Amino acid sequence: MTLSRRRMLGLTALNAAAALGLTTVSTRGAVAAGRRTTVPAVVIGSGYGAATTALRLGSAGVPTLMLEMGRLWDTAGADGSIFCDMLRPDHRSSWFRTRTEAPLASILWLDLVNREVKPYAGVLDRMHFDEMDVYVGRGVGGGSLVNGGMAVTPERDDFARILPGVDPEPMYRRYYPLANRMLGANSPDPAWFEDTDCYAYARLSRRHAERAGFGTTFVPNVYDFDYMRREAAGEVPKSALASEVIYGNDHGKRSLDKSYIPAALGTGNVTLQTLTRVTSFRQEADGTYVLTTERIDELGEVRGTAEIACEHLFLGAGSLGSTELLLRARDTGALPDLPAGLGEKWGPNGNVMLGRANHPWDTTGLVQSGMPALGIDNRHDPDNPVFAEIAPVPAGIETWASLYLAITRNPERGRIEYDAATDSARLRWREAQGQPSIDAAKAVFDRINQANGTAYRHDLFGDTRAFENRFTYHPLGGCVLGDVTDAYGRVRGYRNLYVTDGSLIPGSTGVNPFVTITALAERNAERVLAEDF
Ligand code: FAE
Repeated sequence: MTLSRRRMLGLTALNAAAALGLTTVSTRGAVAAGRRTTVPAVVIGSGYGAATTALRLGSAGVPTLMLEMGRLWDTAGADGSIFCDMLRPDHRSSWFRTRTEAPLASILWLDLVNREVKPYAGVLDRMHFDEMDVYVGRGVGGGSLVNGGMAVTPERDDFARILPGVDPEPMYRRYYPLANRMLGANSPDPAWFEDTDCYAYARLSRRHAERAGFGTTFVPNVYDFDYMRREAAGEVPKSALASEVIYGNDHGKRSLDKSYIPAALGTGNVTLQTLTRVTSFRQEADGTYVLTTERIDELGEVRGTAEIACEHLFLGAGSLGSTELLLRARDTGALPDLPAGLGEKWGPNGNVMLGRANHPWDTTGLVQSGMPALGIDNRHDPDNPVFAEIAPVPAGIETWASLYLAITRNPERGRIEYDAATDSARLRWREAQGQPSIDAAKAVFDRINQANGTAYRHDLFGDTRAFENRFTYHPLGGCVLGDVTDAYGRVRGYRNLYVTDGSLIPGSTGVNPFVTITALAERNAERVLAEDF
C-alpha cells in the first residue's frame, strides 16, 4: 500500500475516533484492554521522534502501541473551532492551568494577552523550573501542534559540530530530504511574499537588518503557504492570518497528526492511545519492559491505571519527558545500570527573545502571519553566531514592535535531575547561564538599532528587561547520543530500550530543531529495525 493511501486510512481512523470520543485509535479495530496488555513495541509520546519511529515500526510490520498523555485535536468545539486563537485564549490553550502564560507577557507593560482559564488538557504547557521555563506541546503531535512550523535544516558544517558522532553524508543525502518531504516543508511564492500585507513585518525587519549589513534567509515552513495565500485572498477560513499559532492552528498546518501519525496508523500495525501518561517503567527478569500508565480525562481526573508490557521500548516523550522517565527508573532502582551521564548536556538551544521599537512611520499592519518566514542569518560570524527568527506579533493591533527569537550558540549546559521528594525532574539551569545568548543577540541587534536609529522595547516581558531568556521553546539534551545511548539511540546498559527525540541532541542545534530531530529518528529507526528485530 502506498504511503499516501496509508495516510488517508489513518486520517479516517483519527477522524472517526475524534467523532466518537475514543481515546484508542487503530485501523484494525479495538485492541485488547485490561489490567495488563502485552505488545511487541511501545512508543511513548507522539512528537517528532515518536511519530517517525511509530511509522517506521508499523511499516516494518511491528505491532506498536503509541502512548500520548495529551488529547487528540481534530474536533471542533461549540464555537466551531478546534483550537482557540492567541487573542481570546480559553481552556483549550493550556495544560491544566488557571491562567494562560503567553511568551509575550505584556505590551506597554499591560497584560493584554493572558486570560483566566478553566483547568483542562489544553495544548500548550509551560513547565516551570527554578530559573528556566520550558514550553512544550501536549496532544497527538506533541510540539508540532503549537510550534511556528519553521523547518530548518542546519548547514552541513554546523551539523558536524552539533552531532560529531554522526556521519553527515547519509544525513544530507537521505534523512534530511526524507524528513522534509514527510513533514511537508514548503516555501512561499517570493512574488506573493513581497506583496502580501501579512508579511509586512518580516519585510520591515529584513530592511532594517540589511541596513546594518546583515543578510536574511527564507525559512521553509510546514504550514501550507498556498493555503495562506488563499487566506489572504479571503477564499478559505483563516488560521495563520487569524492569530492562530501557539495554541494550535485550525487550518493550513501540516502538524504530525496530518503527516507521520496517520501514515503510521494506516500501516494497520500502530495503535494510538491518548490521555495516557506513562508514570514509570521497570524491567522483568526475561527482559520485558513493564510500563505503569495512568489514564486521565480531559479535566485531569485519573480514570484508572494499567500495566503495559513490551519487548522493545522507545522513549519519545521529549527532552524533559524522556529524561525524567529514565532518571526515575535509575534513581528508584528499577533500572539501576542506566548511565551516569543521564540528565547531562541539557540546553535551551541558545533561545533569547527580544523586541525592537519601530519608528511611527514604520508600520507593520494589523494582520501578521503567525508563521515566521524569514531569519536574520549571522551564523558565519565567528564571534557572535546568531540565527534570529523574525517572529510575528499577531496582536491584531499596530504595536510598532519588531519581535525576534534569536537562536545563539551558547555553550553553557544545564542538567536534569530526579528529585525523590517530589518524584519529578528538576532542571538545573541558572539564569546567568543565558548571558552568553544575550551577549550574542545584543551584538547583532545593537548594530541593527544603530543603523536604523531605533531602540529595544522594554515593555514586552512583564518587567523592564529587553532580552527574555527565562524560557525556551527548544529544550534539547538529557539523553545525549553517543553518551547515554550508542550512536543510534540504544540506551546503554539495557537491551531493546531506545531514546528517539530531542533529548538525544546536546543542548543546541544553532537553528530550529524539529527537522533534525525527525531526520535523526529516521536514521536511527532504520538501523534499529535492521539489527534489533
Ligand atoms: P515533543 O514534540 O515535545 O513530543 C513529546 C510528546 O510526548 C508530547 O506530545 C508529550 O505530551 C508526550 N509526553 C511527554 N511525557 C509523556 C508521558 N510520561 N507519557 C505519555 N506522553 C508523554 O518531542 N521547532 C522548530 O524546529 N521550528 C519551530 O518553528 C518551532 N517553534 C516552536 C514554537 C513553540 C511555541 C514551541 C513550544 C516549540 C517550537 N519548536 C520549534 C520546538 C519543537 O516543537 C520541538 O523541538 C519538538 O516538538 C520536540 O520534539 P520531540 O520529539 O523531542
